[in-house]
Amino acid sequence: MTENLSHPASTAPENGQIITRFGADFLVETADAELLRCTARRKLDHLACGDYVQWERQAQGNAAITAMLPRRNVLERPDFRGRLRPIAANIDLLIVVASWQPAPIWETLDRYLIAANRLPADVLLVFNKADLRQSLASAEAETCLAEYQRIGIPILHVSAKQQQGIHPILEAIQGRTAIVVGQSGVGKSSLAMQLLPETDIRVGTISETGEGRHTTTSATLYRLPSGGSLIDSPGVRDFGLTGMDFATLETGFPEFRPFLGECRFHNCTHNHEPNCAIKAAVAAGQLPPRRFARYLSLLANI
Ligand SMILES: Nc1nc2c(ncn2[C@@H]2O[C@H](COP(=O)(O)OP(=O)(O)OP(=O)(O)O)[C@@H](O)[C@H]2O)c(=O)[nH]1
Ligand SMILES: [Mg+2]
Ligand SMILES: [Zn+2]
Repeated sequence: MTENLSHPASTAPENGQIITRFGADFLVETADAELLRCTARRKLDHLACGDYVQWERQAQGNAAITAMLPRRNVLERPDFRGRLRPIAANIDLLIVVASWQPAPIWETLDRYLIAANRLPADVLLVFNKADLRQSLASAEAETCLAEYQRIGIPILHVSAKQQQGIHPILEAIQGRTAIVVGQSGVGKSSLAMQLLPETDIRVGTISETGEGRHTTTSATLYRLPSGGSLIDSPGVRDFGLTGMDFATLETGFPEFRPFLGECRFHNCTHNHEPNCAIKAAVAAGQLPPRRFARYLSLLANI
């Protein structure tokens, strides 16, 4: 009873999930599916969309988030100061969205595949704006795309605008938590709108240069009517992988796996070393050469 007197109207902690963030506050979905604006204790500033939390009503003002429950994984990226910031947590499927306008940045796709492997989470590559493929996809782009197909990355070609190919995305989610990631302007929010026809999601316009304008500013979780959840996330120009070590890079190229351990040196970086099984496989046409060239460029950055 004395405890109740010192905290008159705060109630027992309840569980919830973070739906999105507004500055210092969070929108939390309660166990009763109610949406509550909550303020987090200062030490919980690293909370992200998708995190499970404990919260308590307060005598006055917003409810308070008092604790973060254990996370299965967290997707992070560096902010403008280079500090890692969490984007979203508890992700099962990373849906990497690319388009033909803006054109794909292949190294960014590779970085997302590495991130998915590190989480770990399944990955699905979605090429949106299929309506523009014939007029805008260069032969070189088609060759790069074919390399992903060859190494077994699941790929869907869809058009949010023409509402084509959308249903297989829902089938891939299968009641799990998925996040759409990718460059600004590729149509992540447009796809989310197709998957969630009842929901109001902001979609941007593309400037003359074809660069998106960063319409989505904070990751937001939506419940899918068919089961599972979809997180829409803000686009990024270049998805960095701060603090990536060699093992993360190497295992992020799943096509290398059959050849690992066959290099002459056990600590081979598949770069300048003699008798490298990976380089030999590339030369023999057993591994895709463009992916390997980008591996070398990522290697030079760690
Ligand atoms: N031609 C064509 N345009 C599309 C398609 N899907 C989306 N767009 C357009 O692409 C532009 C960007 O769409 P958004 O959905 O806002 O892109 P986003 O990836 O969410 O962008 P950010 O929130 O900035 O990361 C809008 O003008 C859409 O109308 C498509 O399938 N075909
Ligand atoms: Mg968006
Ligand atoms: Zn090697």
